[in-house]
Amino acid sequence: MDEQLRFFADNGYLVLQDALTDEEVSAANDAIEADRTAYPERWEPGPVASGHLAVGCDAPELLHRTEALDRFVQHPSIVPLVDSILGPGAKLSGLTYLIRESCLVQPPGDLDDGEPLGLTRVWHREDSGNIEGAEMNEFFAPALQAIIYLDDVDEETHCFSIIPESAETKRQLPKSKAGSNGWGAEGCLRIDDSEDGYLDPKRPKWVDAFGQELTRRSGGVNIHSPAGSAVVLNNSSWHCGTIRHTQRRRRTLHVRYRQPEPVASRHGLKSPWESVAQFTAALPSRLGMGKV
Ligand SMILES: O=C(O)CCC(=O)C(=O)O
Repeated sequence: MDEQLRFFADNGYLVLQDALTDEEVSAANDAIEADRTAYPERWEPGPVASGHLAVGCDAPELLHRTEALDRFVQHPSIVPLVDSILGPGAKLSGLTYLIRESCLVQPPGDLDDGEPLGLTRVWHREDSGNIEGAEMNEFFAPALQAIIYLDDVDEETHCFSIIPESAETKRQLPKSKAGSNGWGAEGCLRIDDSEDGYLDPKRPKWVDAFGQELTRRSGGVNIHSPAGSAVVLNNSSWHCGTIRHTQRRRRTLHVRYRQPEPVASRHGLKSPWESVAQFTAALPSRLGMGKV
């Protein structure tokens, strides 16, 4: 674990190979197929802004419809790491099952980072770089996300990408409380590098396969790993989904954790939850997580 924690401190993420067994991967995917059959209206994709189809369902609702994902809320491969990084008292703050469908749009002539099949990449720090609460742990992590691969992921599928960045770098980067983080926490402390962070200075703009003008950022790492792997990331690291021209779909489970404090920070929580306490109270009682 020490080596894993050192890697996390130096890079802002780590990959857990074999976090889940094959049986657990199949159980999760089978349960979601059953849920899609029973509740097709809950799995309708929203407006397709970019031309790439993705559909997801969130906890608590998803956990009220199926018990099959219960084991992933506090998975023994992931929770010890979460506790070591965020400290005692860290709570689940979100869980999303996401399906990124196959996409046969042609890549643009101008490739991003030489990616032959790359269609789009929307680089971001989660919640616009909100780092409220990060100083509560030595890893400068305001929240963690475990992205569990439920399909094999390689250079011919969609994948998760991240820019390695240490806790120390995050501490040193310019911060601002000005403006909104787009998520209601007015005046929250944010890493203030959305304009220039890791931007390719020579060619800062990139037009993706869908005609959207995006930023071209350098230094990213593509996480290619088999089904059952989990990427655990500092939610305030730059990351994105690398969407590729592919016949294959990619299914993932995104499990988010943070400390209940500071309450005003909604980092790691989705709408309509205003606090970890509210989110926890809405979870099924069978999970025994009612006390915060
Ligand atoms: O789909 C992915 O691999 C990444 C999704 C993402 O950017 C996020 O969870 O914020």
